[in-house]
Amino acid sequence: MTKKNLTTQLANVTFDGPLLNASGIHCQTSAELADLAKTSNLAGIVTKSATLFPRKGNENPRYHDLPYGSINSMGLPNLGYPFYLDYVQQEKAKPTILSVAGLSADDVIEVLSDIQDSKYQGITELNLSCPNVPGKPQTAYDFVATRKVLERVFEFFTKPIGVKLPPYFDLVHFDQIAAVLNDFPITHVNTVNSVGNGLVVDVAKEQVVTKAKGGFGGLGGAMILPTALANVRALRQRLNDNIAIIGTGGVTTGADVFAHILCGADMVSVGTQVIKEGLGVYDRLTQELEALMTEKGYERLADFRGQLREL
Ligand code: OXC
Repeated sequence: MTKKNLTTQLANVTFDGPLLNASGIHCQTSAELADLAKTSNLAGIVTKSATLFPRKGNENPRYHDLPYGSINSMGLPNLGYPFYLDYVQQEKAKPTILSVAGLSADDVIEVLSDIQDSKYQGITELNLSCPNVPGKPQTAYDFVATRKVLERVFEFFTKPIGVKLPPYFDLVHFDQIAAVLNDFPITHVNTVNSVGNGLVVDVAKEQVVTKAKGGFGGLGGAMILPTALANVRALRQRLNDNIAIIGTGGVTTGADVFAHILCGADMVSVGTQVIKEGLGVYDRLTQELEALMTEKGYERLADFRGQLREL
């Protein structure tokens, strides 16, 4: 099989291929990040969403594997943004995406101000969609709050920055979030974060499977693929052409990567399946994607990106 041209451009950065880790997946500690730097066919490294201060996250159990995916209620455990800002400035093996999250708009502004003042020239991603911080809403479900925070960000932030979105389920909501995002010079959207506030029931024990928030948590993995594809597609149809899309959610095969790109994704990130299978997943997905492209006669991702046909 001939090697394909899988090169992908996002903002000012060229990636060797389309695959990324989903934020939160094997990217919290120095050791984990070093593993990602060595992982073949992982084109770039996304950090754990970093907050103003280090966080321990929610109580265990906070991740539960399911035959059809996963549920998590991690609660943004991370080492605090200075650690990740330092890391991305030192990482030379691959491009990085520095994911940041705030417990308030003021937190976000403080963290982004330091990134703006730093030497980091790579991509930043503002996570507006973590479902697992007790008592905190998912900002991007509030279109007014999202606009307000972006207005504050773009008063001073001039580096490449995108946003991580929660899944939307109503076509009107796609219109509304796109109308907000199209008013700002964001580089990309990353869609979707986990499907928030699912509830998994262990019938034998008659109880929930994760501790925080009474068991409500974010769903990921195979079960959310159609939701993720719908979000990639619906946003591609509505966002300005210069806003790229990272498709996240439900990828277990090369065909799923292909489907994300067919719906309009520029890059594709993998979460739950990395936990199930290990970092070798990126080799398998790439081989499967290339085999499918060969079968279909495609040489590069641009040959089919966004080309999904309607009936
Ligand atoms: N989405 C996030 O944004 N963060 C993590 N989990 C998730 O599903 C977390 O830390 O809870």
